[in-house]
Formats: sequence, C-alpha cells, structure tokens
Amino acid sequence: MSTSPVSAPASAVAPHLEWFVHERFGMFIHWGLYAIPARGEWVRSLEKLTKDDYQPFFEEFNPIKYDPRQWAKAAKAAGMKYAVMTAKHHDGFCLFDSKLTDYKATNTPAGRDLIREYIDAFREVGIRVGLYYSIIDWHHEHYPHYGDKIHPMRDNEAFKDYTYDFNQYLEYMHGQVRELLTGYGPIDIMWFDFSYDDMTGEKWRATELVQMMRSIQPNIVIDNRLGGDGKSANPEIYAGDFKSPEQILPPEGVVNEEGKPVPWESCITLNDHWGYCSGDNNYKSPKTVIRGLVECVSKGGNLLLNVGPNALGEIPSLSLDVLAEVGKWMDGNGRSIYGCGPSKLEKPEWGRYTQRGNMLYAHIYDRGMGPINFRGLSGKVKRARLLCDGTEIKVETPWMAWEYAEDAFISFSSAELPDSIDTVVE
Ligand code: FHN
Repeated sequence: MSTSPVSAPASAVAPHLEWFVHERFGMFIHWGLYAIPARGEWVRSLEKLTKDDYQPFFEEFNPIKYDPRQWAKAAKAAGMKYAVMTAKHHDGFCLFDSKLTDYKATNTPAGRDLIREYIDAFREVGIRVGLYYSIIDWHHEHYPHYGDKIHPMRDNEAFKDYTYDFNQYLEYMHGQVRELLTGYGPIDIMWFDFSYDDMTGEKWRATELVQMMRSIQPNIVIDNRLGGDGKSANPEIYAGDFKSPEQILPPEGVVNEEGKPVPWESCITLNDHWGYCSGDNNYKSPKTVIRGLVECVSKGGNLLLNVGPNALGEIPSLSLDVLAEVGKWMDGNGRSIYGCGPSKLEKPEWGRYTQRGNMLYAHIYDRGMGPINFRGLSGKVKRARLLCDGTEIKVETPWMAWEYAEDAFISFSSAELPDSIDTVVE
C-alpha cells in the first residue's frame, strides 16, 4: 500500500478532453413526445404502439412551460458543468428544426426549435452543451411497420422483410448530424446511442461519420456508442473519446484493452426512468447522488445525472429538490470534485479519497464506532481542514483520531504543498 499521498496518476488525455475530465458532473436531459404518455421513453416499443397510435402525441405536443433558462439555472446551482439533451431519441422525433424531416418540434403546436433554445440558455450561464442523438430510429421509413404485429425490434430483423436500402437511412442520419454541427454553434459533446449485435461500427458508416464531424468541429467530444469492435478500420475514430457505463458505478476505474485508464462517464437516472414517468417517485437521495459523484471521481470518472422533463416542459419538482441539495454540498465541497481524480492511496475502509495534484480529499462516509485513522498519511500531512467550513482538524500522527461530523469531507495539505492552504467556507 502506498505510504504517502502521491499525486493522482497524471491522467494524460487528449487536449480536447481536458475540460471533460476536469468538470466531472453533468446533466442528462431526456425529453420528447414520450413525456405525454408519461410512461418512459420506450413506451412506443414496450407497448407496441404503431405510428398511428403515436401520432396524437405529435399533434398535441405543446410544452407551454418550457423555459430552458430555468433548467440551466437548476443545473448551475447543482454544480453541473455540462449538459447533454436529446436532439432525437429512438422514436425519431426531432427536437430541432431539421430540414430532412417533417417529424420535428417546429411542426408541432410547440412551433419552436427546442434544441436551439436549450443551447442558448445553457451557454448563457457558462454550462457546456452536448447533444444526444439516437442512431436507431423507429419512425424513419426504413421501419415502415415498426410497432405492427411483426414488431421488428432491431434494424437487422426489420431488413429481412424489406427491400429498403439502409444507406438511405444512413444518409439521413449523417445529414442530421451535419445539421446539428453546422447550425447551432460549438457543440461540446455528441452522445450517440446505441449500437448492438452486428449493428455497430461500419454498419453505421461510423468512420465516415466521425471524420465528417471532426472536419466540422475538430474538438467535439464523442461517446463510444457508435460501437465498433475496436479491431476493424480506424478503431481510434469511433471507439469514442469516453466510455459510457449506464446505471452503474463501475467497481474499479475504466481501462482500455491495454489496461490504460480511459475517460469515462456513468449516466444514471434520478428516479428509475430516463424519460418522464409520472408514476415513478423512486428518487435517489441527495446523499446517494453525492456519494455516487465522489465514487465516480475517486475512480477517475464523471457522473451524468438525468432529468426527464414533463409534457409541459418542466423538470419534475422532486428532481429539482434533489439537485438543490446536491448543489448546497457542491458549494462547500466542489473543490474535492472538479479537476480531481483517483489517489494512489488504497481506498480507506471509512470512505473514499479524491485527489488533485498533491491536495488529498478524504470523503468520510462510515463513522463506524472507533476513531478514524489515516494509515499511510502519518508524517505526510501538513494541515487538515474541514472542507465545508475551513475548521482546523487537529492532526496527530501516526494514528490520527478525533470526532468529526457525519459526512465530514476533509481536505489535507500534503507535505509538498505550499504553506498556504485555501479552505472553503460555506
Ligand atoms: O435505450 C436508451 C435509453 O432510452 C436511454 O436513452 C439510455 C441512456 O443512456 N440509453 C439507451 C439504453 O442503454
């Protein structure tokens, strides 16, 4: 076990990823026609709704309370530094004013480009903007019978029955990605979703797609869900800039095939659904969210926390309540998150470490019965402060023991730090 707080492993990432691995905490937004049935974003598939069954939602969609400035304000107050919003989910409905389809928000009673308003509002408060784009599309004509009795769940199954030339769909898909990258200013993240079975990599013409994207916005960050086996042509192109574990906190940090740590982001719902579900009040507590964020950072990853706005365009109040509490913690302790990563110190039994350079942060979860001891830090810690209010923590070595507040988050200045240690007072 390491005997001293050493600087966290230098996470050498490509320059265009430096902001991503620094900011650590983002808002995921799943919103669209499915907010009207309010049974989650897979409602059309799970309930085998035909195009005609689903059409009334298109004809009535009118989010009269949509004010993305309020969404941006909530994200900022929660300490979120970037956001990713659905431009098109699997149902094929476009929240942006695409010239390639009539199936878009500007043709509904909403009559608005919802993505443009989202981008403007979040950028205005300094939050980076990402777009989620579904590469599967249940509405597009290559799926003429989606939802019918035959109900082909997968593109390849569908094509057994039809003569449709899938490249026509790919031209549509690539064309929409081009629209999003040329019509809305700098986009920080393109979040594709999802590849499966043999519908992956070059089946989406992924190399061509990513090369097109990079020719338009060279610094855009791209997730790993265009797929590809990593062994075929140009794996570095569409293997993605970051891995995207979903609804889990990986047991360890995430590494590539060579065992090298890679950027990653866990995407997790606040309740149990991505899209709005009126009956789902099973929300995670602020403490669960904070500990999840700390755990991601302690393993070198990010947390993308999801909200599912309702059909009127409001983020549910239960979501806002959790975000507000998380924001209070981030106000006092965000320095133990932003720009931080794993420590080389072994995970302590009472909680987790995050580290930035030679500033070590001890996140104490489990008071347990006995005193805390910080094995491996003896003689190395120059000062310790309670991060949320700057309280001095008396440091005895080698066995440091004292009472501390529940959930104390303590910053240590290790020996190599300059004399001054900044404390954060709530
Ligand atoms: O099918 C989607 C799902 O609706 C949601 O968008 C999640 C979020 O990452 N991705 C897919 C399931 O893995």
